[in-house]
Amino acid sequence: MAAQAKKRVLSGITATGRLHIGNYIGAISQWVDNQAVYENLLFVADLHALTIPQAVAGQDLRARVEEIFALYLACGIDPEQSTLFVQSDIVEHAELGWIMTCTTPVSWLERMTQFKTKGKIADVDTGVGAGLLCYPALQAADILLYDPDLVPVGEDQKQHVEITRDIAKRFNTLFGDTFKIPDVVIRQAGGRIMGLDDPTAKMSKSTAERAPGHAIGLLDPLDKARKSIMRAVTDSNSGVDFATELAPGVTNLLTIFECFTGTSRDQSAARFDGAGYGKLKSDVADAVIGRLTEIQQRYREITDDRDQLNKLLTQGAERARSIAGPKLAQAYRATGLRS
Ligand code: AQP
Repeated sequence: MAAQAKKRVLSGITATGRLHIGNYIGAISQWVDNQAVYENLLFVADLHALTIPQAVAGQDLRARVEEIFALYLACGIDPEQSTLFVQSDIVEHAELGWIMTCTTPVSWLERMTQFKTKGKIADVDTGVGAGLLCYPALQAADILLYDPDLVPVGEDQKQHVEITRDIAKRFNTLFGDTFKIPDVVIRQAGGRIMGLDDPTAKMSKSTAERAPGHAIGLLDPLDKARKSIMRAVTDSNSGVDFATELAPGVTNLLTIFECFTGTSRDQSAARFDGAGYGKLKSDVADAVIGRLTEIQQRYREITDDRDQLNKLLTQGAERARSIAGPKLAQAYRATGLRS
């Protein structure tokens, strides 16, 4: 029997800040777990980081991008099994992004929740950049350039992949069948790790930049990580009582524990029911710090070998370009820009 081709998966993380355990649980660890099953194309979305220019002004964005790339490797992504690349290294993203911006009705873009929420925190004097509005058109290009079968995302990103499907269908109707319509896969476990300082808000890179104690960074000093977990918001009770509704902060700590140790909620209940919050936090801290120690050790080895890191950046970009280049050419022909 002929071997079935692996399904192609495309996924990425925006370089809006330093990676945290939410990004690890919700995205990177799942890529690692699936890398033998799928053909993974994984990228660092640096062009998207410019959608809020105030957030990156004055920073060495390329250094942050390469930190994220090295962290993908340090977390266990195998560059022989997966294609890893940086978005701005592949100019086809920006080129197809323009075509998709022209294909997408403004009314679709204005409906995006992320535009509405992030637009509110943009600089009041200069207003919102057009890039924040057009972000989903570039994201559609990021995806459609590679003809993926599946795009796994957290619940909050679902709307952006749905608009990608709509943009692809609209392009195909206007210019002829060009793009494959990918399926959205919504991740379940650990899909939304919440802030340690505020368990009603999603742990996020940009909040972590201004709120110490909000997130655990993958490269945070280990004693700082432990302190942030020990200070995590729970509720005014003294311990875990599974017979009552658990506070969001307690549920969040349990989810983090389960994701880092591979245990189930039933196993957590057996371990923590009746335990004080001190014991819960201390066990969560041990589990997180055990994994961070491995990741940070591997990260140091990777970044110490600069030549090898540059080689992997080049190799990944070449592989990505070999798929994106012909697809862009096809889109140029479909629009009539090329014959
Ligand atoms: N708190 C989270 N829990 C679980 N998964 C998460 N992801 C992000 N935060 C959590 C997942 O990580 C990937 C990164 O996506 P992104 O950087 O493109 O967008 P994001 O979701 O907006 O990430 P952040 O960290 O919250 O950044 P900012 O502050 O820039 O908005 C996605 O797969 C996401 O689901």
